[in-house]
Amino acid sequence: MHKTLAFPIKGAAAVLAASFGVAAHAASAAKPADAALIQSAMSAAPQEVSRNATVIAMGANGSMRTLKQGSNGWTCMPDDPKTPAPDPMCLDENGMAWAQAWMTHAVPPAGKVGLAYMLAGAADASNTDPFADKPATGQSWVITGPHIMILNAAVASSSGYPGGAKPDTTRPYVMFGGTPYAHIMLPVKR
Ligand SMILES: [Cu+2]
Repeated sequence: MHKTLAFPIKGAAAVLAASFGVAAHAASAAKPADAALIQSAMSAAPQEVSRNATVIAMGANGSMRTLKQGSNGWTCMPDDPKTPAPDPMCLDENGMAWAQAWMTHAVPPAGKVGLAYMLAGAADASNTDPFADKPATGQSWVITGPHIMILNAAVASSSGYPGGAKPDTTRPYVMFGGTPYAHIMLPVKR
């Protein structure tokens, strides 16, 4: 019995808390809804990337709420339920700068190449209009399987990959070609 007293005391505290109907872990555990959001967000990237990533949720008004503070420079966000397929995403720091520019209709920093994982796939309202929130009349959602994204307009336009309204999403293609938000969509399995 060379263990410190910390363990039995912690155990006693847990028993006490339980007997008074208090969840012993209430202070540290995320709310169930938040836990589901975190799990969704982290499913976008390989575990080794998402484990130490920051997780944020986007509010209806474009506000952001941090659900998990990370340490590796990556940021993950959960599925957007307004689209018809799961589309959680993890972005590196350059990718976040790109995404923030996109969300505020600003021009992404030209000299930075952002990287992003979308290993759960994605549904996009348009492959040509960066700000569409639903497909144009007669068009359908652009559905892409698991992919990574290379977020830089100059890199996308010099890649030579095709874009257009109805891309073959099983092969590399350019999304939002000809705009400041052009990026390479690179399927990784199918
Ligand atoms: Cu994309």
